[in-house]
Amino acid sequence: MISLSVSESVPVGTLLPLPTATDPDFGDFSVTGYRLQADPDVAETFELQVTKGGGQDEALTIQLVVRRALDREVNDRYSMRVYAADGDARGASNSGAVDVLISVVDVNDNRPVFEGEGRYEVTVPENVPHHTTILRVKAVDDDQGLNGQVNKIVHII
Ligand SMILES: [Ca+2]
Ligand SMILES: [Ca+2]
Ligand SMILES: [Ca+2]
Repeated sequence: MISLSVSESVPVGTLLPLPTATDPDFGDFSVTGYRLQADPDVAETFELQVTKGGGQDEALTIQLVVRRALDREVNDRYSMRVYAADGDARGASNSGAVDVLISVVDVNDNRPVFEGEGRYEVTVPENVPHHTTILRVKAVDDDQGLNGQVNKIVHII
């Protein structure tokens, strides 16, 4: 299995290089093509790009192209399978597969949001003792870890 990490802030069009398959056979009996197998949602997000290398053996290189903006708060993992096939024209083609798992890494792209749309009303009796908590408010932040940590705010009189 191949595990890749990619930041949720990478621009559309970013290329993620993948390791290529090896096949000790020669020429057309070696690797001649790659294919991506993925759910529709994954296939809309990542596309397999196969390029012929400039070297003497014209080996193929493969990379995944980010086709649409990533959002860790919506989807933080994508899994897919990449097939490599050799090109035996007599129909005895062999193929191999590898699973690719992409983890989307958080960036701090959400601001804390107060519950209740950030508007609170409290009625306080005039004789309330000092240091009585009259209101607790809570804010939430969809980001991960420190990016999503919200300092608690408590109003007291
Ligand atoms: Ca996001
Ligand atoms: Ca945040
Ligand atoms: Ca985030």
